[in-house]
Amino acid sequence: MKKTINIFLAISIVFFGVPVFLSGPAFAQVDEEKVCYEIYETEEGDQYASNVVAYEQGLQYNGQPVKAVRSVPEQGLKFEAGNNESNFFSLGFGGWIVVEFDYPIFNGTGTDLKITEDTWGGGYPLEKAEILVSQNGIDFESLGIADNTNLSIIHTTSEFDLPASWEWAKYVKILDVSEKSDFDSYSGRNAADGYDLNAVEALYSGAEVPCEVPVYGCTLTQGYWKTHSVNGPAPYDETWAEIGEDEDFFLSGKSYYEVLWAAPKGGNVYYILAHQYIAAELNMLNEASVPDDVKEAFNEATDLFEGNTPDDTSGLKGKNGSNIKKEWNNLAGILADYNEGLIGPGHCDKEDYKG
Ligand SMILES: [Ca+2]
Ligand SMILES: [Ca+2]
Ligand SMILES: [Ca+2]
Ligand SMILES: [Ca+2]
Repeated sequence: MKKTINIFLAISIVFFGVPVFLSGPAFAQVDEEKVCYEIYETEEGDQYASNVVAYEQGLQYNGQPVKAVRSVPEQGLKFEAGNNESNFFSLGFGGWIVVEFDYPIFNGTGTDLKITEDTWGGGYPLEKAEILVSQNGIDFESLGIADNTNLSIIHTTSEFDLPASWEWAKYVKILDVSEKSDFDSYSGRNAADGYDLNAVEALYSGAEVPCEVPVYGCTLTQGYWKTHSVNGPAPYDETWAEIGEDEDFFLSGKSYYEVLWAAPKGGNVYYILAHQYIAAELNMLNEASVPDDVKEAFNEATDLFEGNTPDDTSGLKGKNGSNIKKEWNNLAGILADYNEGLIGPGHCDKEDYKG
């Protein structure tokens, strides 16, 4: 996080000199706690699975091993066109293979994964395989069943969408689930050998890129906001009008202005948090950009103020009391870091600032 701020300062100095009340999304800041991806359609040549991790070939309908020319698992990685038995790997009934991608399959718009199978000509019984994906090669999630019905002369294709919550997948398992009984009345049944995998193809790939969040404005401390209301003594900051000094502050029985000036007697965490909360709210209204963790802390603090009065948090004792205090102080700390410019767009460089 510290590094992020340094980047911000360096950039702001180069482009803007002293950043005095910048307005509008002026530039972006890198959020190092997040991972972002750039997703693009795969290019010819690099879209196929690159490696066979494991496999177990099943048998033919008659219980004999699958023909040797159809038993090379690597033949199931890349697409090869034409009717050639060395273009595919026949899984055999109940057989399976796990393949790995050098570059993960990314979850783009619509389907992300295309499986090609070979079935020469129509009128052949149903061959099918369950398609599962994994990020770590251990935990797999099923995407559904591929089969040999979508035929284009020699090759059949089935396409799948990655689970909505997945950014990417690195491993694909293809498990034959063809039913022997579907072949009982087929004349060439003895040599039937299940799903014939030609290729496992990613439709999207991607790369990690820095997560950039727009940064604009600047923040001021609670000390500044205390003294720049309509009540003075420092010059009036009109941002106050967007809340109103006399507006009720939640269940406190006091106005925003009164709460901001109320001393946290006995270290009452209600006021410690409220001071940072009000300053943060004014900074946001003053159009300072807000990092996600600050937004989150602000929303959690809102919940606390909606459910508590200052009396609820005064004189907290014991282990339970100290846990509650820790929670309030922790949120106050995040909002203070924001107000003081340690996180977020940085502190305003304002000449009459007295906080
Ligand atoms: Ca998708
Ligand atoms: Ca086939
Ligand atoms: Ca077959
Ligand atoms: Ca192939």
